[in-house]
Amino acid sequence: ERQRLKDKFIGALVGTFVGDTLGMAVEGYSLNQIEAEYGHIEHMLEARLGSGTYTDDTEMMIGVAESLIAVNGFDGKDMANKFITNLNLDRGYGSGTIQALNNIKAGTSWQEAGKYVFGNGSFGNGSAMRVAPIGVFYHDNYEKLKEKAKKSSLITHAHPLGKTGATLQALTVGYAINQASDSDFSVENYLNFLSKLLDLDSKEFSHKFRLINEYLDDQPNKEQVAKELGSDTRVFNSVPTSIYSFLANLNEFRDAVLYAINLGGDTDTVGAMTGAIAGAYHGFDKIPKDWLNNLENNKKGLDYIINLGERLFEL
Ligand code: 8NA
Ligand code: MG
Ligand code: MG
Ligand code: MG
Repeated sequence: ERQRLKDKFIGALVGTFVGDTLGMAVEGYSLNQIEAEYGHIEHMLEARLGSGTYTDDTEMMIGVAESLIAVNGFDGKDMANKFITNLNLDRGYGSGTIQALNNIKAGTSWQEAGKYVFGNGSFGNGSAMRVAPIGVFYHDNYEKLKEKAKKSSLITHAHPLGKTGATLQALTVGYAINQASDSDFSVENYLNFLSKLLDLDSKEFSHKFRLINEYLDDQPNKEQVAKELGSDTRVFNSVPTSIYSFLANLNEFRDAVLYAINLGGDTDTVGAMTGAIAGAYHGFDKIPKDWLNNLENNKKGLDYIINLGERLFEL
Protein backbone atom coordinates (compact mmCIF):
# COMPACT_ATOMS: atom_id res chain seq x y z
CA GLU A 1 0.00 0.00 0.00
CA ARG A 2 2.77 2.43 1.00
CA GLN A 3 4.86 1.45 -2.00
CA ARG A 4 1.84 1.98 -4.25
CA LEU A 5 1.25 5.50 -2.90
CA LYS A 6 4.92 6.34 -3.28
CA ASP A 7 4.77 5.17 -6.88
CA LYS A 8 1.85 7.51 -7.51
CA PHE A 9 3.76 10.46 -6.01
CA ILE A 10 6.69 9.78 -8.30
CA GLY A 11 4.30 9.17 -11.21
CA ALA A 12 2.80 12.66 -10.94
CA LEU A 13 6.24 14.31 -11.08
CA VAL A 14 7.82 12.13 -13.72
CA GLY A 15 4.52 12.20 -15.65
CA THR A 16 4.91 15.99 -15.91
CA PHE A 17 8.47 15.54 -17.18
CA VAL A 18 7.57 12.88 -19.76
CA GLY A 19 4.57 14.77 -21.16
CA ASP A 20 6.51 18.02 -21.37
CA THR A 21 9.43 16.35 -23.09
CA LEU A 22 7.35 14.40 -25.61
CA GLY A 23 5.34 17.49 -26.50
CA MET A 24 8.06 20.09 -26.76
CA ALA A 25 9.23 19.19 -30.26
CA VAL A 26 5.85 20.16 -31.70
CA GLU A 27 4.81 22.99 -29.36
CA GLY A 28 2.72 25.40 -31.43
CA TYR A 29 2.06 22.92 -34.27
CA SER A 30 -1.54 22.44 -35.32
CA LEU A 31 -3.06 18.98 -35.43
CA ASN A 32 -2.79 19.05 -39.21
CA GLN A 33 0.87 20.07 -39.13
CA ILE A 34 1.65 17.19 -36.78
CA GLU A 35 -0.16 14.75 -39.05
CA ALA A 36 1.59 16.06 -42.15
CA GLU A 37 5.06 15.94 -40.61
CA TYR A 38 4.94 12.96 -38.23
CA GLY A 39 1.66 11.12 -38.71
CA HIS A 40 0.98 10.25 -35.07
CA ILE A 41 3.64 11.11 -32.48
CA GLU A 42 4.58 8.18 -30.24
CA HIS A 43 8.26 8.72 -29.52
CA MET A 44 10.64 11.35 -28.23
CA LEU A 45 11.63 13.58 -31.12
CA GLU A 46 14.66 15.78 -31.57
CA ALA A 47 13.90 19.12 -29.92
CA ARG A 48 15.32 22.51 -29.01
CA LEU A 49 17.76 21.32 -26.35
CA GLY A 50 18.01 17.77 -27.70
CA SER A 51 15.80 14.70 -27.50
CA GLY A 52 14.56 13.94 -23.99
CA THR A 53 15.07 17.44 -22.60
CA TYR A 54 12.44 19.31 -20.63
CA THR A 55 11.14 22.87 -20.78
CA ASP A 56 9.91 25.53 -18.33
CA ASP A 57 6.99 23.29 -17.31
CA THR A 58 9.25 20.71 -15.68
CA GLU A 59 11.84 23.23 -14.50
CA MET A 60 9.15 25.10 -12.55
CA MET A 61 7.61 21.84 -11.27
CA ILE A 62 11.06 21.00 -9.87
CA GLY A 63 11.06 24.37 -8.07
CA VAL A 64 7.64 23.68 -6.54
CA ALA A 65 8.78 20.27 -5.28
CA GLU A 66 12.13 21.54 -3.99
CA SER A 67 10.42 24.27 -2.03
CA LEU A 68 7.76 22.02 -0.47
CA ILE A 69 10.57 19.73 0.66
CA ALA A 70 12.86 22.51 1.93
CA VAL A 71 10.24 24.10 4.20
CA ASN A 72 7.96 21.07 4.69
CA GLY A 73 4.99 22.82 3.10
CA PHE A 74 4.12 25.90 1.09
CA ASP A 75 6.13 29.10 1.53
CA GLY A 76 5.65 31.68 -1.20
CA LYS A 77 8.91 33.49 -0.67
CA ASP A 78 10.95 30.30 -0.73
CA MET A 79 9.10 28.97 -3.78
CA ALA A 80 9.67 32.22 -5.69
CA ASN A 81 13.36 31.97 -4.87
CA LYS A 82 13.51 28.39 -6.15
CA PHE A 83 11.93 29.54 -9.45
CA ILE A 84 14.55 32.27 -9.76
CA THR A 85 17.47 30.00 -8.86
CA ASN A 86 16.40 27.37 -11.40
CA LEU A 87 15.43 29.80 -14.17
CA ASN A 88 17.07 28.84 -17.47
CA LEU A 89 15.58 30.94 -20.25
CA ASP A 90 16.74 28.40 -22.85
CA ARG A 91 13.99 26.14 -21.52
CA GLY A 92 11.43 28.59 -22.97
CA TYR A 93 9.40 30.70 -20.53
CA GLY A 94 6.22 32.73 -21.01
CA SER A 95 6.72 36.50 -20.96
CA GLY A 96 4.33 37.03 -18.04
CA THR A 97 6.21 34.60 -15.86
CA ILE A 98 9.53 36.24 -16.71
CA GLN A 99 8.05 39.61 -15.80
CA ALA A 100 6.73 38.42 -12.42
CA LEU A 101 10.04 36.76 -11.54
CA ASN A 102 11.92 39.91 -12.56
CA ASN A 103 9.66 41.89 -10.23
CA ILE A 104 10.60 39.59 -7.37
CA LYS A 105 14.28 39.88 -8.22
CA ALA A 106 13.85 43.67 -8.08
CA GLY A 107 12.43 43.42 -4.54
CA THR A 108 8.66 43.15 -4.99
CA SER A 109 7.05 40.66 -2.62
CA TRP A 110 5.80 37.35 -4.02
CA GLN A 111 2.24 38.36 -3.18
CA GLU A 112 2.51 41.51 -5.30
CA ALA A 113 4.86 40.50 -8.12
CA GLY A 114 2.27 38.99 -10.45
CA LYS A 115 -0.61 41.37 -9.76
CA TYR A 116 -0.21 43.75 -12.68
CA VAL A 117 1.24 41.39 -15.28
CA PHE A 118 -0.92 41.81 -18.43
CA GLY A 119 -2.97 44.43 -16.58
CA ASN A 120 -4.66 42.43 -13.83
CA GLY A 121 -2.57 39.30 -13.61
CA SER A 122 -1.76 36.44 -15.98
CA PHE A 123 -4.18 33.66 -16.85
CA GLY A 124 -1.50 31.76 -18.74
CA ASN A 125 -1.15 28.06 -17.94
CA GLY A 126 2.23 28.50 -16.24
CA SER A 127 0.97 28.09 -12.68
CA ALA A 128 -1.08 24.98 -13.58
CA MET A 129 1.66 23.23 -15.57
CA ARG A 130 4.00 23.17 -12.54
CA VAL A 131 1.52 22.43 -9.75
CA ALA A 132 1.61 18.60 -9.51
CA PRO A 133 3.80 18.49 -6.37
CA ILE A 134 1.17 20.51 -4.47
CA GLY A 135 -1.57 18.08 -5.51
CA VAL A 136 0.63 15.25 -4.34
CA PHE A 137 1.81 16.80 -1.07
CA TYR A 138 -1.67 17.88 0.13
CA HIS A 139 -3.63 14.94 -1.30
CA ASP A 140 -5.00 14.05 2.15
CA ASN A 141 -6.57 17.48 2.74
CA TYR A 142 -8.42 18.97 -0.23
CA GLU A 143 -9.22 22.29 1.47
CA LYS A 144 -5.57 22.85 2.24
CA LEU A 145 -4.58 21.65 -1.21
CA LYS A 146 -6.87 24.26 -2.70
CA GLU A 147 -5.53 27.08 -0.55
CA LYS A 148 -1.88 26.24 -1.27
CA ALA A 149 -2.42 25.77 -5.01
CA LYS A 150 -4.05 29.18 -5.20
CA LYS A 151 -1.21 30.82 -3.29
CA SER A 152 1.41 29.11 -5.42
CA SER A 153 -0.29 30.55 -8.50
CA LEU A 154 -0.27 34.06 -7.06
CA ILE A 155 3.54 34.21 -7.35
CA THR A 156 3.31 34.53 -11.14
CA HIS A 157 -0.37 34.14 -12.14
CA ALA A 158 -2.56 36.44 -10.06
CA HIS A 159 -5.58 36.65 -12.37
CA PRO A 160 -8.60 34.84 -10.85
CA LEU A 161 -8.72 32.50 -13.88
CA GLY A 162 -5.01 31.71 -13.46
CA LYS A 163 -5.56 30.79 -9.81
CA THR A 164 -8.65 28.73 -10.62
CA GLY A 165 -6.81 26.84 -13.36
CA ALA A 166 -3.89 25.94 -11.09
CA THR A 167 -6.28 24.89 -8.33
CA LEU A 168 -8.30 22.76 -10.75
CA GLN A 169 -5.16 21.00 -11.97
CA ALA A 170 -3.83 20.46 -8.43
CA LEU A 171 -7.17 19.11 -7.16
CA THR A 172 -7.32 16.74 -10.12
CA VAL A 173 -3.83 15.42 -9.37
CA GLY A 174 -4.71 15.02 -5.67
CA TYR A 175 -7.94 13.24 -6.53
CA ALA A 176 -6.14 10.93 -8.97
CA ILE A 177 -3.61 10.02 -6.28
CA ASN A 178 -6.50 8.94 -4.06
CA GLN A 179 -8.16 6.61 -6.58
CA ALA A 180 -6.90 3.05 -6.81
CA SER A 181 -5.78 2.60 -10.40
CA ASP A 182 -7.09 -0.97 -10.55
CA SER A 183 -10.63 0.11 -9.63
CA ASP A 184 -13.09 1.73 -12.01
CA PHE A 185 -12.53 5.48 -12.09
CA SER A 186 -15.93 7.12 -11.85
CA VAL A 187 -16.06 10.25 -13.98
CA GLU A 188 -19.32 11.21 -12.31
CA ASN A 189 -17.79 11.07 -8.82
CA TYR A 190 -14.82 13.12 -9.99
CA LEU A 191 -17.01 15.84 -11.50
CA ASN A 192 -19.14 15.92 -8.32
CA PHE A 193 -15.99 16.22 -6.25
CA LEU A 194 -14.88 19.21 -8.32
CA SER A 195 -18.20 20.98 -8.16
CA LYS A 196 -18.18 20.75 -4.36
CA LEU A 197 -14.69 22.21 -4.03
CA LEU A 198 -14.31 24.65 -6.86
CA ASP A 199 -16.40 27.37 -8.42
CA LEU A 200 -16.10 26.72 -12.15
CA ASP A 201 -18.99 28.98 -13.05
CA SER A 202 -16.92 31.50 -14.98
CA LYS A 203 -17.94 31.23 -18.63
CA GLU A 204 -14.43 30.14 -19.65
CA PHE A 205 -14.47 27.03 -17.48
CA SER A 206 -18.18 26.15 -17.40
CA HIS A 207 -18.25 26.00 -21.19
CA LYS A 208 -15.31 23.59 -21.21
CA PHE A 209 -16.86 21.29 -18.64
CA ARG A 210 -20.09 21.21 -20.64
CA LEU A 211 -18.02 20.08 -23.63
CA ILE A 212 -16.16 17.46 -21.58
CA ASN A 213 -19.46 15.96 -20.45
CA GLU A 214 -20.74 15.89 -24.02
CA TYR A 215 -17.54 14.38 -25.39
CA LEU A 216 -17.45 11.57 -22.88
CA ASP A 217 -20.79 10.43 -24.33
CA ASP A 218 -20.18 11.20 -28.01
CA GLN A 219 -16.42 10.60 -28.39
CA PRO A 220 -15.90 13.18 -31.13
CA ASN A 221 -12.89 13.05 -33.44
CA LYS A 222 -9.60 14.77 -32.57
CA GLU A 223 -10.27 17.63 -35.01
CA GLN A 224 -13.39 18.63 -33.11
CA VAL A 225 -11.71 18.33 -29.72
CA ALA A 226 -8.73 20.38 -30.85
CA LYS A 227 -11.00 23.04 -32.28
CA GLU A 228 -13.57 23.32 -29.47
CA LEU A 229 -11.70 22.34 -26.31
CA GLY A 230 -8.51 23.91 -27.60
CA SER A 231 -4.86 23.74 -26.67
CA ASP A 232 -3.05 27.01 -26.09
CA THR A 233 -1.12 28.88 -23.42
CA ARG A 234 -4.22 30.22 -21.66
CA VAL A 235 -5.17 28.10 -18.68
CA PHE A 236 -8.85 27.63 -19.57
CA ASN A 237 -7.72 26.33 -22.98
CA SER A 238 -5.35 23.77 -21.56
CA VAL A 239 -6.29 22.37 -18.13
CA PRO A 240 -9.75 21.16 -19.32
CA THR A 241 -8.09 19.66 -22.41
CA SER A 242 -5.68 17.77 -20.15
CA ILE A 243 -8.50 16.56 -17.94
CA TYR A 244 -10.42 15.34 -20.98
CA SER A 245 -7.32 13.64 -22.40
CA PHE A 246 -7.04 11.72 -19.13
CA LEU A 247 -10.74 10.89 -18.78
CA ALA A 248 -11.06 9.74 -22.39
CA ASN A 249 -8.04 7.43 -22.01
CA LEU A 250 -8.36 6.05 -18.49
CA ASN A 251 -6.74 2.70 -19.14
CA GLU A 252 -3.22 3.69 -20.08
CA PHE A 253 -0.78 6.45 -19.13
CA ARG A 254 0.64 6.20 -22.62
CA ASP A 255 -2.70 6.65 -24.42
CA ALA A 256 -3.69 9.69 -22.35
CA VAL A 257 -0.43 11.56 -22.93
CA LEU A 258 -0.26 10.73 -26.64
CA TYR A 259 -3.86 11.79 -27.09
CA ALA A 260 -3.09 15.18 -25.51
CA ILE A 261 0.02 15.82 -27.56
CA ASN A 262 -1.40 14.75 -30.89
CA LEU A 263 -4.14 17.39 -30.59
CA GLY A 264 -1.47 19.98 -31.36
CA GLY A 265 -1.27 23.45 -29.80
CA ASP A 266 0.49 23.93 -26.46
CA THR A 267 1.64 20.32 -26.68
CA ASP A 268 4.42 20.32 -24.08
CA THR A 269 2.17 21.89 -21.50
CA VAL A 270 -1.02 19.93 -22.17
CA GLY A 271 1.24 16.86 -22.33
CA ALA A 272 2.81 17.78 -18.97
CA MET A 273 -0.53 18.36 -17.26
CA THR A 274 -2.07 15.18 -18.68
CA GLY A 275 1.07 13.30 -17.65
CA ALA A 276 0.78 14.66 -14.10
CA ILE A 277 -2.82 13.48 -13.74
CA ALA A 278 -2.32 10.12 -15.46
CA GLY A 279 0.95 9.58 -13.56
CA ALA A 280 -0.80 10.28 -10.25
CA TYR A 281 -3.50 7.78 -11.15
CA HIS A 282 -1.46 4.96 -12.72
CA GLY A 283 1.84 5.42 -10.89
CA PHE A 284 5.45 5.59 -12.03
CA ASP A 285 5.66 1.90 -12.97
CA LYS A 286 3.07 2.42 -15.73
CA ILE A 287 5.13 5.06 -17.52
CA PRO A 288 6.57 3.39 -20.63
CA LYS A 289 10.23 2.45 -20.20
CA ASP A 290 11.11 3.41 -23.77
CA TRP A 291 10.21 6.98 -22.83
CA LEU A 292 11.97 6.95 -19.47
CA ASN A 293 15.17 5.67 -21.06
CA ASN A 294 15.24 8.71 -23.30
CA LEU A 295 14.93 11.42 -20.66
CA GLU A 296 17.78 13.73 -19.73
CA ASN A 297 19.44 12.54 -16.56
CA ASN A 298 22.12 15.06 -15.77
CA LYS A 299 22.11 17.35 -12.72
CA LYS A 300 18.35 17.84 -12.38
CA GLY A 301 17.11 15.07 -14.63
CA LEU A 302 15.20 11.82 -14.20
CA ASP A 303 16.94 10.44 -11.07
CA TYR A 304 16.71 13.81 -9.37
CA ILE A 305 12.99 14.10 -10.10
CA ILE A 306 12.31 10.54 -8.91
CA ASN A 307 14.15 11.48 -5.71
CA LEU A 308 12.00 14.60 -5.27
CA GLY A 309 8.93 12.35 -5.47
CA GLU A 310 10.38 10.02 -2.86
CA ARG A 311 11.19 12.86 -0.50
CA LEU A 312 7.73 14.40 -0.88
CA PHE A 313 6.32 10.98 -0.02
CA GLU A 314 8.53 10.62 3.07
CA LEU A 315 7.38 14.04 4.32
P1 8NA B 1 2.40 33.97 -19.46
O1 8NA B 1 2.02 34.46 -18.12
O2 8NA B 1 3.12 34.85 -20.39
O3 8NA B 1 1.04 33.45 -20.15
C1 8NA B 1 1.04 32.81 -21.41
C2 8NA B 1 0.21 33.60 -22.43
O4 8NA B 1 -1.14 33.68 -22.03
C3 8NA B 1 0.63 35.05 -22.60
O5 8NA B 1 1.73 35.17 -23.43
C4 8NA B 1 -0.63 35.67 -23.20
O6 8NA B 1 -0.71 35.38 -24.58
C5 8NA B 1 -1.72 34.89 -22.50
N1 8NA B 1 -2.25 35.66 -21.34
C6 8NA B 1 -2.03 35.41 -20.04
N2 8NA B 1 -2.67 36.30 -19.25
C7 8NA B 1 -3.31 37.15 -20.06
C8 8NA B 1 -4.13 38.28 -19.83
N3 8NA B 1 -4.43 38.71 -18.60
N4 8NA B 1 -4.62 38.91 -20.91
C9 8NA B 1 -4.34 38.50 -22.15
N5 8NA B 1 -3.55 37.41 -22.43
C10 8NA B 1 -3.04 36.75 -21.40
O7 8NA B 1 3.35 32.71 -19.27
P2 8NA B 1 3.07 31.25 -18.72
O8 8NA B 1 4.16 30.89 -17.81
O9 8NA B 1 1.66 31.12 -18.25
O10 8NA B 1 3.23 30.48 -20.06
C11 8NA B 1 3.29 29.11 -20.07
C12 8NA B 1 3.63 28.70 -21.45
O11 8NA B 1 4.93 29.23 -21.75
C13 8NA B 1 3.72 27.24 -21.64
O12 8NA B 1 3.18 26.85 -22.88
C14 8NA B 1 5.19 26.98 -21.63
O13 8NA B 1 5.53 25.82 -22.32
C15 8NA B 1 5.80 28.25 -22.18
N6 8NA B 1 5.92 28.44 -23.60
C16 8NA B 1 7.13 28.39 -24.17
C17 8NA B 1 7.29 28.57 -25.51
C18 8NA B 1 8.61 28.47 -26.12
O14 8NA B 1 9.57 28.96 -25.60
N7 8NA B 1 8.75 27.83 -27.26
C19 8NA B 1 6.23 28.85 -26.34
C20 8NA B 1 5.00 28.96 -25.76
C21 8NA B 1 4.89 28.77 -24.40
MG1 MG C 1 7.18 24.58 -21.89
MG1 MG D 1 -8.96 3.45 -23.63
MG1 MG E 1 3.95 25.01 -23.50
